[in-house]
Amino acid sequence: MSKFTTTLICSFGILLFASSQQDLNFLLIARNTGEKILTNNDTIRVFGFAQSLGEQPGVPGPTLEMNEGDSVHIDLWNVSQGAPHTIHLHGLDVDQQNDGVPHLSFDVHHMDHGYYHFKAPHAGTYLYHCHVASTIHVQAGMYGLIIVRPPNGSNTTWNGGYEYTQEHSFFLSEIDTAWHTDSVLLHDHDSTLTIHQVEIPKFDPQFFLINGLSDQQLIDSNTVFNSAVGQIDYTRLTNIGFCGVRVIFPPELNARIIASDGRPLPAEEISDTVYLFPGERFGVLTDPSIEFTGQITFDYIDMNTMMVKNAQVIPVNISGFAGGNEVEIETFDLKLSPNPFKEKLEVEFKLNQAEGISFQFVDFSGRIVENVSLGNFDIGKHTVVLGEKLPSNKPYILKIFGENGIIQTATVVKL
Ligand SMILES: [Cu+2]
Repeated sequence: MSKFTTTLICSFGILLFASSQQDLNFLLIARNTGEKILTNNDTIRVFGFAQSLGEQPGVPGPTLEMNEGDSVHIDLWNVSQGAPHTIHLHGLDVDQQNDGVPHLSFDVHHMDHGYYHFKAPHAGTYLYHCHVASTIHVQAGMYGLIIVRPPNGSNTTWNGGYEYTQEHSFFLSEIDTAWHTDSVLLHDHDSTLTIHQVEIPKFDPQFFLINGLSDQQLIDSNTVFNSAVGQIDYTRLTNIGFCGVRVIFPPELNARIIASDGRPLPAEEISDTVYLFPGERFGVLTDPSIEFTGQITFDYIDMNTMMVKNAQVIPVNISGFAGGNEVEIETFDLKLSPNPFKEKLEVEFKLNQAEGISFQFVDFSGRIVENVSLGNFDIGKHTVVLGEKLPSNKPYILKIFGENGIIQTATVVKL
């Protein structure tokens, strides 16, 4: 082998090795003229982070996903007028210059860019928020989730940790509309002072958010916790609100708490209940043993009185697919439109054998709300119209039965 070939092979080896860690660039555009539609259809003013100039800032902001060891560069571009902003990397081990605490590093003024550089630390769940007048700017909406995966980016909780099939994230916060007025939001700012130069009303939130949504906004097929018997899922819980939150998983999910604040717990804790104080994150593994429908409950607790102020729920739908007791017909080709639906749900499917098909709508407390049997269907494509009599404003599990058992289940929402 010539020296040239050896050199080539060596360089190739180094290239392959280096490619597992990447350079990641994020642009976060700080705006203070965002709008958020609440669950009662009122619109409030928010501050937040967008990823392009044409985009409204979301609350929460964009989720930053990275792998352990990546070189991460965040460009904070402040296009908002008024107070400056920063990105504080909550829970990440970064140096002081890149930690976004204004008087310890730098703050970013109108039309300026600020750059944060760090190596993505231990795989886990973290968050970011603005640290300028943080009591106000966090409530205003300047926060988001950070997910660090293992160096190879796999569905593993951390290097050498637990493998899982699917991931869920629930990011908890609140909104007090009295804090979203111009007199509170457009405060004078002096970064040398830690005391706010503005009268802030007593915090008394009316809206309790999961991923920025609440109440009927959570009845959405994207938010429902869908999984299957025997499937291991990983749920990331994060609290940036001023309330404590008690999260209660249904016992059938067999929840295990395995991580806290971006690190593995010394021993996993078998518990259906997780308490999150402001700023905390937890990682929970679930592994349901039976087919069921239920809900995860989030109790928002006033930290002064320790009283529960509000409860929000995420519907849970565990199908029996992984248990193997269902009949899968390859050409069933289920199409539901529209979903969510207002009056009628069109259900389209295709059969490769003549068969008696029936439909069942089950609500998330497990009650059968409607049973529809339409007799025998021939081979081929069919469309049936269902759901006209179902009560509105609720999600349902649509179960479709053939002659030998369940063929398919799906989550549908009637508005
Ligand atoms: Cu800010």
